[in-house]
Amino acid sequence: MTITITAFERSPDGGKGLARDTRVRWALEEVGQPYGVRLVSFRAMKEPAHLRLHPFGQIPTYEEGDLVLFETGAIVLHLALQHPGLLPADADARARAIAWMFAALNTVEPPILDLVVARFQEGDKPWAEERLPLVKDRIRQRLQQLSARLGDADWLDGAFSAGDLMMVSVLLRLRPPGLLDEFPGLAGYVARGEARPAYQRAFASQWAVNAAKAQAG
Ligand code: GTB
Repeated sequence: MTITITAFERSPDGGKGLARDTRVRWALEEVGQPYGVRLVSFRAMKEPAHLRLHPFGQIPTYEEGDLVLFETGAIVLHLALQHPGLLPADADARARAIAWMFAALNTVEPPILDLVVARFQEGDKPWAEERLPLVKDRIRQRLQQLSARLGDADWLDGAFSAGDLMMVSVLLRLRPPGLLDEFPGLAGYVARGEARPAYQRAFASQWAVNAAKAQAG
């Protein structure tokens, strides 16, 4: 069955791989599934045709025959359940890997998104300067806890899993503001994720779309 995902026609990050289609591309590459990409503009995302796929008018979406999915957590979990490569066979280990996916999305990503809002949407508010350090400290607290749990291990729970894919994807957003490098153990963890051939392929395909456009202006 042909798989089609949607991605930004022109990602605001100019191809740094931070938009959420990258994590879906990465999962598809890890499980060896070919896919097509339909690029959508910000305007098209809010139009009825796209809203039928994604009720909140966002990317990425995922289409496979009659199945339409939105939410990267649901898409990556679907792929991980359908194909070998992203979840362990042992039932308990599988449940723990899924727990790490939820931890990435529900516990680690929210304060990171607060920082994005504080910097880019509320940066001009009179209280922004006071709020920013508080938001950054909440992220540091999570990173401290995560780093302590990871310790010297390569991955969060045994072999690389969808939990690591999601956690690395979430942490990548902390490189531009410099927070990731405050935690060398986590910086190494993210680098291990990025070094995976499947990530490299995913990154290259979104780069091919965005970098040329960023250079064209
Ligand atoms: N919870 C949803 C999921 O995980 O799928 C969130 C989806 C989402 O936020 N999509 C964003 C979107 O469509 C793109 S990824 N935004 C447009 C809109 O809401 O109108 C978020 C994103 C955007 C840009 C960068 N960047 O430039 O660095 C990084 C991440």
